[in-house]
Amino acid sequence: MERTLILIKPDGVKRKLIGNVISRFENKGLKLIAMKLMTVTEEQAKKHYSVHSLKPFFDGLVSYLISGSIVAMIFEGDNAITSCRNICGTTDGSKASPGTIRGDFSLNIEENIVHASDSDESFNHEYPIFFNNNEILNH
Ligand code: FUP
Repeated sequence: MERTLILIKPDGVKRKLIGNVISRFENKGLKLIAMKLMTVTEEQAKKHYSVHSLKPFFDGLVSYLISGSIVAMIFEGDNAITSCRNICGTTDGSKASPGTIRGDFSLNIEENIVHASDSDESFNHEYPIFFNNNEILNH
């Protein structure tokens, strides 16, 4: 059983897409085991995107993540990482397939509604930024 971190980023919350986004993961059969509506500090955002720290888009990415509320979630299921990334669609919304979250709701790469861990290693780096272990339910 695999786990993945999903974030509904500030554009998704502002556009009132929370329910729509969560439904897609639930409909697929993934189990929600942690969830939080929150704001992210600059320190948390920098840690979350640390792999991109040398990229030219890093500062914009951090500003974007702290520009409004987000929803942080952990989903569990078979191949949860691949399944969730398929549900999100490719990074650039203008190229993502219709039927995916980004394909349906995003027209660019900067504001692309969701984040989904891309590996176990990423998940293990990312989830403690948003959750304590006692906030992850075994239900
Ligand atoms: P993804 O795993 O699909 O979220 O994409 P990446 O980890 O490659 O990128 C993380 C975030 O950086 C994306 F959500 C959008 C942003 N990004 C840019 O703003 N410009 C780029 O050229 C590449 C990524």
